[in-house]
Amino acid sequence: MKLTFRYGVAGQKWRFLAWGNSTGQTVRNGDYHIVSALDGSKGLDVSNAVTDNGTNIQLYSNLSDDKQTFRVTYLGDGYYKIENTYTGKGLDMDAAGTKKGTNIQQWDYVGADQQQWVLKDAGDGYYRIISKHNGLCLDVHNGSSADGSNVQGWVWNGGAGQKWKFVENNPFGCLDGVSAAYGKISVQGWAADRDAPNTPIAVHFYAVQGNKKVLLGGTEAGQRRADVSAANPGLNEYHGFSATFNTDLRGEGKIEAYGINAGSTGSNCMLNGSPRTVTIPEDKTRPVISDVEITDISESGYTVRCKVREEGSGVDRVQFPTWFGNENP
Ligand SMILES: [Ca+2]
Ligand SMILES: [Ca+2]
Repeated sequence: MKLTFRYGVAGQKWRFLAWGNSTGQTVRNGDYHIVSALDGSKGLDVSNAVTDNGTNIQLYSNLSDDKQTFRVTYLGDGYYKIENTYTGKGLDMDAAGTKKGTNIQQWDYVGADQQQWVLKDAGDGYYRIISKHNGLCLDVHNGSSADGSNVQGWVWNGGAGQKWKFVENNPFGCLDGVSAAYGKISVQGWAADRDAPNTPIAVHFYAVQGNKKVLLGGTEAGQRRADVSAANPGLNEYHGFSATFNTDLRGEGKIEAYGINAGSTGSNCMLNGSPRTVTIPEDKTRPVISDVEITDISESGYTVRCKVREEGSGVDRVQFPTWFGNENP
């Protein structure tokens, strides 16, 4: 029943024309939370993550669970399929309906028009999700942001209940700053992953000089950054990082920061603000030796004491050559 086409209704076909060709590909293929303009912490959800055909698609608190991610795949001619990454099923217009209020549910993707969508730019990073089958837009019933509000097809009205943001499931964040002292590189910034919004993720750092790239080390992004959670609804406040790594590198180099993927969707990726150029001081001063004192003189040798210091780089170690015989100085 579900996949029966109702093209027989005279006078309806005109609605289906040319939704796609004018827009082309507007969103990169990938795994996304599809977040509502009604509330940045809510988005498309498969009711109770049930895997059956016909399970309802609704609005729910989102960004906290990788069962709420959708794989967006461009099919050509301006059309996409949109499949839940957990259930594997696609967004679908119930029974190929054509009326306002036709329910949106999930169903095995079989390539039918009621399972294909145009993603049309609606400004401010939001998109309209328009059915190839009937031109209706994905719409939250009555524009209510309450958990469990139904998602249905409706004629475009420009409301926030019909605007959706595709929020990627890759790690994201920013390398805010890099500084260096002799033998040390310090980094600070923040990073998070929508699949694990309340968990610190790992961040790895590399230094690049010419064609040489070395791992500096890694840290966890778990320090308090209230500004990050304020700017990114759904994340808790603990996604900052600051760390210092020892390095043998000297001179100018670029520091790359990579967020390490959390959850089952997405992949490691470089943070904003990265790479950053930094100059690691070179050691151009000589150490100063003072207060030399020779004691314990005997047939077999003597003891040398001295002070050695150097401004800036400090002194790594003091070595005395081993002396034999009278000819040595
Ligand atoms: Ca629905
Ligand atoms: Ca992820």
